[in-house]
Amino acid sequence: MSEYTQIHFEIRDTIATITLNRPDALNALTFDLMAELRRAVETVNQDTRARALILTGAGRGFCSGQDLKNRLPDGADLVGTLMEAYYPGIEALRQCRVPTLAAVNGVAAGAGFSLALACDFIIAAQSARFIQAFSRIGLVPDLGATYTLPRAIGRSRALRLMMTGEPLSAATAEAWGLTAQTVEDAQLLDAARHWLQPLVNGPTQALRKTRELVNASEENSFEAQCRLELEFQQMLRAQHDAKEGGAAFLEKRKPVFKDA
Ligand code: T3D
Repeated sequence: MSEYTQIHFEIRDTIATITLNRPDALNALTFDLMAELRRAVETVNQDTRARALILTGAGRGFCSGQDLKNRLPDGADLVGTLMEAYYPGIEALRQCRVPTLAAVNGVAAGAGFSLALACDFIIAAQSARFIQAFSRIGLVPDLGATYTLPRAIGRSRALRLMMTGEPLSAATAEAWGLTAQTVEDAQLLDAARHWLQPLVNGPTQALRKTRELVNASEENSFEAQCRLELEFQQMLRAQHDAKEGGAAFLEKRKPVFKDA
């Protein structure tokens, strides 16, 4: 029997897939789901067969955000509880050992939109909609959306989505640079796997360090950033993949990267 009840998790042909699996509630978030999501990402970090991760949803939605039928009661310690129960899942995605891609198969609303934003890339089905649903119910965006969304599409567009709660279509999301690609609904997972192929065959450690550098650049001075780049460069040059990459160039062949 599967150890997961709220998600489906598999690793197939070097790509791990986490499928949020509460389709009757459009995959709304619960404590159990977030715990399973975190556990699955930790498994990806440990299982070196996986060289990329897809996050998607079962049924007609990607994720509708917090399950509004199962919320903490008024007066509960929302900050302490959700920082302990939800934040680690989001942070695990942001720090994942391998490149991550949200394959958004339908509506991504509220904290469900935040989940997609925690991934490195988003590919959308034509029917996908992105909704900053929080203001519709009198709340502010959370699970990092106020950090990630303005950085992804700019302050003005982010504020517009957040304050109006208007849905963003897949076509506009692509035009705004939020998503890498829009594909026919039935092709979504195949397209996601195809899109990831260059990264699956890429130098996993260098890719992870590249993401770390881009994240660090949000806070660093230019000098601190240059130093960090060189520290990572020094570390990577001692690894197999950088030696292989340099040798392959000189030998005029394709590199075979294998570091995890
Ligand atoms: O207070 C705190 O806990 C703080 C945490 C905040 C984090 C947040 O994420 S706040 C934002 C929460 N999410 C929302 O406000 C979105 C609520 N959902 C919707 O607005 C709509 O469902 C959608 C726009 C996402 C989709 O609309 P539509 O017409 O395609 O589907 P639907 O008919 O509304 O929903 C289908 C079913 O899913 C329905 O169940 P039923 O009636 O068939 O039994 C609906 O109740 C259920 N569902 C949808 N979203 C949620 C949900 N059930 C629980 N929680 C949901 N978030």
